[in-house]
Amino acid sequence: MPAGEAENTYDVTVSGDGYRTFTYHDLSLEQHAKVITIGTKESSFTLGDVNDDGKIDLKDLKLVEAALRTNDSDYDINKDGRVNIVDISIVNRGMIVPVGGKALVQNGAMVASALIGTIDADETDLSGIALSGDTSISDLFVGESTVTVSKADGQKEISEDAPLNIPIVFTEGVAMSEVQIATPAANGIEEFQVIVETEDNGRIVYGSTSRTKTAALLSRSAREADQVIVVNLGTRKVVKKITIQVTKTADNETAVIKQIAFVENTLAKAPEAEAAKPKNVTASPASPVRVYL
Ligand SMILES: [Ca+2]
Ligand SMILES: [Ca+2]
Repeated sequence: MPAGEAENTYDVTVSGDGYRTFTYHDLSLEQHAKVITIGTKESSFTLGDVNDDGKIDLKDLKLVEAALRTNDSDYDINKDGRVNIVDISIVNRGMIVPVGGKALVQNGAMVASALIGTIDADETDLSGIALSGDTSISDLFVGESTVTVSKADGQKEISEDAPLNIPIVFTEGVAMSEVQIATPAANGIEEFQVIVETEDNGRIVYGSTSRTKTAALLSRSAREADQVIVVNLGTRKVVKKITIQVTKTADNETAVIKQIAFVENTLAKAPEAEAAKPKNVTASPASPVRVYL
């Protein structure tokens, strides 16, 4: 979905064989990608609606009872190959749980336009770096064009003692728990530090170098020709400044960056820096369903 545009609200409907259809109304995608968690436990996505009329009631119970001891998959709600007491009990439970249980909606990655709007252009000192071609600092967050960053001064070489610093200052604190840097697998960033300065004047250094004191959880995931460096901040932090310090690249002169993303809440298998798209949805009777938008 085209996240980041004004008046960008959607109704999201999730339906499944045997589930009472769930709809979340007026979900806004203006500021962040969203993760919706629904499930049978929250009774937001409840099993037992075998006749698909949006209700779980005696009609469903009678249909399942009539199919007892068969293997009719329409009434085999837990899909174990048999219609039996377990399926009856699922309908019974669906009949007593309240309708309209709450879904949990969390912010995922900040959308590029909202992020660019929070960057303090006056306070972000980019005099130490040069960007390739017609690219600007905004392109680092949009992800449509690859940005090659190098030092602006006469000393071009990038090293641990003389890193390439990309500072980003925000006009107001930006909540995040993860920083993602997409960089090409070839000629990409090899070693780095990320210095996070929080609203309460904390300063924490994460990174891959031997001088990094704070342990960081780092992972690289292959996605086509890119790798995504994931810096897990440990907890959600309200950040006022972030400095990406590149200390080693393939040629030690340029750092190639496809996209930088700040993620507010990270859940298992959250989308990576790439623009968020709806992901496949799966469910089993007791598990929550997550929809990434
Ligand atoms: Ca029904
Ligand atoms: Ca069954």
